[in-house]
Amino acid sequence: MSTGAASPAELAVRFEAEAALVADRAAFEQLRLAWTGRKKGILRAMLAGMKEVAPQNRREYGQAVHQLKVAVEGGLEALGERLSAQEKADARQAATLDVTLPGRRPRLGSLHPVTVVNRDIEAIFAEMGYSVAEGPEVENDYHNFEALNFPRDHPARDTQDTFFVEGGALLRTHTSPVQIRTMLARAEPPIRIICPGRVYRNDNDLRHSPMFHQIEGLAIGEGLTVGDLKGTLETFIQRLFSADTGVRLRPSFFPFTEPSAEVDITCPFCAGSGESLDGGEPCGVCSATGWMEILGSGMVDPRVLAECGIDPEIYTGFAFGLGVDRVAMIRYGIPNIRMLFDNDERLLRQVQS
Ligand code: 2NL
Repeated sequence: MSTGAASPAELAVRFEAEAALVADRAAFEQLRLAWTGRKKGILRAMLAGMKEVAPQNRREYGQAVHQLKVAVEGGLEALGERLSAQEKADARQAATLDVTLPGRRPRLGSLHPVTVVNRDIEAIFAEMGYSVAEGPEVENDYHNFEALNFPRDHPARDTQDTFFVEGGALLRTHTSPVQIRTMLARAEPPIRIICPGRVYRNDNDLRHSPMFHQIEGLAIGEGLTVGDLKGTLETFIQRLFSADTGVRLRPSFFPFTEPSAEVDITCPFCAGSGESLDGGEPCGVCSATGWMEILGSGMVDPRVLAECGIDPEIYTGFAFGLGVDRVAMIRYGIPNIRMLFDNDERLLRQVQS
C-alpha cells in the first residue's frame, strides 16, 4: 500500500461513519457510488493499488481488501433495507385515515320547484279521485285546436303563437289534447283526470318562456254543474295554498268552455289586504289589488263533448287549466320565470321536499 493512503481497516471505520450519516435514498446512492462505483469507487482503487504492494505482502493486503469489500457490501445492503422499511412506513403514515375526523357529507340533490308543485297538485287531485293522463308533446291541429272548437281564424293557430313542425305537426300549446285523446279513447264517463306536462308557445319575456308547464283537469259525469267546478277548485286551492285563501270566479271566455271563468285567489303575500304585512306599503306581488289570477276554467262546451263522442244531452263536465311555473314562482317568491330553467344551484338548493 502506498504511503499516506488509508489502510483497509481504516477505510472500514470510515465507511461505518459515513453510512451512519445517510438519511435518505439520494445520500445512499452517493455513498454506494463512492464505495462500489466501477470506475472511481474506493474498493476499485484499493484493488488497483495491489500492484504497488510488495509481493510478499500482497496475500495479506488482498485478504484485508476482501474483508473491507464484504463489510462495505454488507453495510450497504443493511442500510438499503433500513431505508426501504423507512419509506414503507412513511407511505403508510401518509395514507392513514384519521377515523376521528368528522365524515365528509355529500350534498344531497333536491327536486326542482316545478316537480315539487306538480307532485303536490297531483297528490291533492288523487285524493279527489282523479288519475294522471299523459300524451305527446308533438301534436296535430285536430287534437290541439279543431276538436277544442277553435275557429279556423283563431290567432292561437297562427305561427305567431304556435311552433309548427315540418309536415304540419305542431308543439302542443296546452295539455287539452291529452283530454281530447282520453275522451276519444274512453267509452263511458265518469271521467276524472288531470294532465300535467310541457307546453310550448311562441312567447319570450320576463313572465313567459317558450316552454312552460301546465296542468289541466277534466271531470265528466251525469249532472255535473258550475257548483261542482267551484267546490272542486276551492278545495284544491285551499289545500295547495292555505285553508283561509279566498277564491273568486270572474266571467271569461275560452273556445272550449261555456260558461268560462278565470279564478283568482287572495294574494298569499298580503293575505288579500293589498298592503305589505309589516309596513303598510302597497303589496308589490299583487300590485296592491289583493288578488292574483291562478286558473282558467269552465263547463266543457257541448260541441267539444259531442266531437269526442260523449252525448251532451246526458253528460256535462267541467275543465280547468293552470300554469305550474307560475304557482312555483308565487310559492317560492321567484321573480323571473327564466330562473326556473337556469338550473342555478343557489335557487334549486332552497326548495325542500
Ligand atoms: C288557462 C285556461 C283552461 C281548459 C283549460 C279544457 C280542456 C278540454 C275541454 C275543455 Cl278537453 N276545457 N281545458 C278549460 C278552461 C281553461 O285553461 O288559462 N290555462 C292556463
